Amino acid sequence: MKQKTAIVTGITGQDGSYLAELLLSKNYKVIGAKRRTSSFNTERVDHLFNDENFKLEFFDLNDVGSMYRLLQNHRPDEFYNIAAQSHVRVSFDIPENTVDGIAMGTLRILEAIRNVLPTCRFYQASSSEMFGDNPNYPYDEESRMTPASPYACATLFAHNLVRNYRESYGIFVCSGILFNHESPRRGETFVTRKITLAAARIKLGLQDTLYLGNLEAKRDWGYAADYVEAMWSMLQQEKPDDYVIATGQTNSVREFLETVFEHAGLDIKEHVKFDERLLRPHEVPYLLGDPSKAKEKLKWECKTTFDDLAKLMYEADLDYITKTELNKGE
Ligand code: NAP
Ligand code: F7E
Repeated sequence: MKQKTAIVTGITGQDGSYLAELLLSKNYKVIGAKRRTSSFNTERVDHLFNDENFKLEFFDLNDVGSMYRLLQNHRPDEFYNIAAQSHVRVSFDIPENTVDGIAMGTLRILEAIRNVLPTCRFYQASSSEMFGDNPNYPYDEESRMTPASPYACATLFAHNLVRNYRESYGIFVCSGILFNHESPRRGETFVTRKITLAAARIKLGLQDTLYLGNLEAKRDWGYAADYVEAMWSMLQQEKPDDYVIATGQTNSVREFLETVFEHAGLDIKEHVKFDERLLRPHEVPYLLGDPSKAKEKLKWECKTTFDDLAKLMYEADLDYITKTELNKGE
């Protein structure tokens, strides 16, 4: 069987690294597309450099030429667009950059695929943030979308574009409406990782206080390594479609904090303080997904429980901080 080639944008991010590992394990040639940064930021994929099927190329969501070049030079079978300025709070501070990358960046890629390689299958990283403050949960693929941030508005624009290109041009394009998914590779400013990193540092005597914003927000939290399997599976179906990917369980930020601190043997009252600067201009209060369609059509289910996720992230950070901060210089 001919070896397949996949392009993965956002390769230096959490999902990019897990998806690259999954595709390499299935014998794909993986072209990781990264933007230029002023210092090294490839630590999540450094362990893949010696794999002859893995290659990095420069790309930017704002650079249309790089998209055409990637398609012409590599003739990929599959294109996973998971690059984005993905921080919801930050999208209120840099809305234009966030929206241009997600909305116009997706349009640029779809146009390049339509013009250069319409046989290439395409995956778009849509998000549960698109449901915003719609009070009628759980959310499935048909639920009303009332986005509550520049990030979510842009993601909904890209989501609608994908459907429009599928209907208009008959190309194989899919959106995965993924609910929050976390891991030891999660960016350090997202709340779960912020909590597990701080708990590890407090446990090791390297930090005293953790500042947090709204503890009552609820999220449907799964494990990133499970979620990339759903991305791949969508592009293997007979027909392109959109799917909600979620656990079907919701927990508050407070519950995540309690689970981690209890596991670590730490007292929340002693170490956690409220900082109003961490509140958002418009909060998404409650997210709960209904992944029935993915279960039925993709045979996909999240395998990792909320408790296991919190514990595995804490244990990984305890190990990481011990090696990088506690035993530094040894
Ligand atoms: P992440 O860790 O923040 O990674 C984002 C990636 O996009 C990074 O590689 C980043 O590069 C890259 N990027 C940002 N702006 C770019 C630009 N202008 N041009 C090229 N690359 C750019 O995000 P993630 O958690 O892996 O999520 C992957 C995707 O799924 C994102 O689109 C996110 O919005 C979406 N999503 C995430 C979740 C979740 O819970 N994780 C849920 C739903 C949807 P640098 O390393 O250089 O910053
Ligand atoms: O916030 C609250 C905050 O930043 C979760 C992105 O991957 O998932 C992610 O977006 C909740 C919010 O993730 C802090 O107010 C309290 O209610 O970890 P987060 P997010 O905003 O849900 C979706 C699905 C995506 O698509 C996004 O790309 O936690 N919260 N205190 C805090 N949040 C942060 N970041 N920091 C705090 O100190």
